[in-house]
Amino acid sequence: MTDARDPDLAAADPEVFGLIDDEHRRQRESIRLIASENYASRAVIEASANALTNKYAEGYPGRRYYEGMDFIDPLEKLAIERAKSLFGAEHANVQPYSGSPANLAVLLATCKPGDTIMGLSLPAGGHLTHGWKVSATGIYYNAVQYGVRESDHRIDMEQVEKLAKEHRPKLIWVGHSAYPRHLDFEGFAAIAKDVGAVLAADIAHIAGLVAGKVHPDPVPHCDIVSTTTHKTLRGPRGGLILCKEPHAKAIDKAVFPGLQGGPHNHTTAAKAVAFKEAASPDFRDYAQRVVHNGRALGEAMAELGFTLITGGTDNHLLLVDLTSKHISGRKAATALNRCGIELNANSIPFDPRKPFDPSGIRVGVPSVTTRGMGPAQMVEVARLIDKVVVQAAGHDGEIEEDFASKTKAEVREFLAAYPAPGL
Ligand code: DSN
Repeated sequence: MTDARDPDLAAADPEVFGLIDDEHRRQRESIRLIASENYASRAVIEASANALTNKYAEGYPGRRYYEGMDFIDPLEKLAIERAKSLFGAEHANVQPYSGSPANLAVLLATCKPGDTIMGLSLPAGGHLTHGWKVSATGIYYNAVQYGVRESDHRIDMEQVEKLAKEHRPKLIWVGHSAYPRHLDFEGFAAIAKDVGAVLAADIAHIAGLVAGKVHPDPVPHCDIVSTTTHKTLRGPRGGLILCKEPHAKAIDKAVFPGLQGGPHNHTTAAKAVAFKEAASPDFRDYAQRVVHNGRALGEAMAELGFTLITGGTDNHLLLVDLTSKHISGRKAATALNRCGIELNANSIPFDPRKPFDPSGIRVGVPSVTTRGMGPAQMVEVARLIDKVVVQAAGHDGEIEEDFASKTKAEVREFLAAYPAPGL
């Protein structure tokens, strides 16, 4: 019999311990290229795994519905102050459980059901929660979607302006899940002002690049900024909403009691740690290296005959059309995963294929950059991707076990010089 203080999970629950251990090993031994993932530091992981999980704390510091807030209030205040200072924001709410609830809270704070909202469509690189039809945000709101230009696959600001003038949305989202270029926050702000819309940026993917000052800053131009904390920002899984003072009350009310119950205090602690880390010169250097690696990987893949959507990247991700490689995104991603190279199949703009087996892959560099890789290693990553894709294309996606295990060993050997922090 173990009690809750038993530090030895291996003894208390070998089954769960075994699965966690296997996942740790998988993360150590894979080239992780999923653009929305990273390696959180040991400090972030420790801050999120402790008895703060035991405490209920509905409300906000100084205004709670439960007693026992001696340490929870200062902790949440610290996280709020660090978030405000990191992003130069007037107000921060650190309670959102993750990005999707954060975005729903933004809508709850600013719109009524049935109001018109606008966002980048999912197939063009947007996010489900920006009004896509199967999401609550597309069901409860009248969502108008803008896209990218057919000629260069960049966001079409003329279309955004035209649609905004025609539909007079209450709120416009600017943000993405799979778009490799900078966002024109200033341009969106001019359009939103013109039609009287609230402008909300979702910087989930690029928060670390914004914090590291290597991506244009949304905070001066947008009324509200939402983000997750676990992607390029390298924190725990969670969400954050920043806003200008006039929206502060409505945002807080929407997060609690509008949408959520008690905040996850252990995650709040880990967010505070991540915000401190992200304010350091080391993190700024990391953000810069992410951008350099994105560019280097793009150049190396282009050399090997891959087609890059928009011709390259300004940020941490590449969207790659595999049509010229004669394989679908799904088959390539599955074959790569069998070889220890992890990424996701992704629709490309105007994709003739279905979303579950699309024409492209999305390739992100936040995790490999955290492991200490630089542009020279991106050339090797590109070579390994190409080797697997060519092999898989030649066998209709079905690579042989011998090829997979030899390539996996090659990947492990390559990764040995780049330890995975936190693991
Ligand atoms: N699932 C995330 C991504 O991979 O981009 C977005 O929520």
